[in-house]
Amino acid sequence: MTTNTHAGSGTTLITVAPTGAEADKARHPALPVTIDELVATARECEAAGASIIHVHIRDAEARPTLDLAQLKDTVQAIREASTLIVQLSTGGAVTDSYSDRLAVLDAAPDGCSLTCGTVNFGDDVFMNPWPFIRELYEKTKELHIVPEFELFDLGHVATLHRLLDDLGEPYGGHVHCDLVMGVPGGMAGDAATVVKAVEALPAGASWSATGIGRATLPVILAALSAGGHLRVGMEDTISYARGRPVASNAELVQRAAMFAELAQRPPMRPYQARAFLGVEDYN
Ligand code: KMH
Ligand code: ZN
Repeated sequence: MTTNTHAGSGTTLITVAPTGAEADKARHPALPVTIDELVATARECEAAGASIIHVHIRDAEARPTLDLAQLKDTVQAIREASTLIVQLSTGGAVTDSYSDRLAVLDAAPDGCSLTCGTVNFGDDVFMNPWPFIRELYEKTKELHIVPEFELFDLGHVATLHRLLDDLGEPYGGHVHCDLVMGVPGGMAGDAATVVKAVEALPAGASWSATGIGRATLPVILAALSAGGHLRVGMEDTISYARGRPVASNAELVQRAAMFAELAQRPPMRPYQARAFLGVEDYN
């Protein structure tokens, strides 16, 4: 593997994805959906060991939205409350338009997610056709936003290579990927698939992994053993253990940090993560 040599491999970058677009607030009251709830979550998760917050927002009825003014307010509020890297989702919900997803970047986050292909997503389809991927990537470069390449399937890795070959390196100069594993319709969330995906990544890339639902723990353990970083949060699982709902995003970050400590790769702090990923300090 060529991906474990980048600086930062002695520590673990932990991303929290606290909300997502799919979980239902009424069924999961611990899901942060208001700006105040997101700010409190950011504070708690930074204290627990996170360096990046992957943000989706919800409207007054807790439905997913990409309202630009609310995105801007959210970025500002999290920055005032924490030193976390603020990464906005450009995936949104499966119902969001490409134009609204492109406009997310106008909220001027530190970073954004950039999914490298279409994938079946449970009963839905998460659409990411090539022209949209290109346009989104070009816009990250224009606006100086550091993309994180979301890979739900092995074919997405091939598209990442194509993107980098065609348009060059990302803003920030470093390629960082997130393997999203165990989505019904995407790649499996197990150790063998982690190894296959990581072997296919571009030379010098760093990567984190997240396992959806019951893939959470196998993927954490496989990622740490293979030199990767971690993403956890209620976007990805609403069960802490079988029959035990997640009480807070912070407890998922605490558990990830504990595993990272046991692996003798303690959590990377946000200022270290900025240097690692090439994210500008907004102060
Ligand atoms: N909600 C999913 C359809 C991202 O944030 O970039 C897409 C998603 C990926 O969550
Ligand atoms: Zn997301």
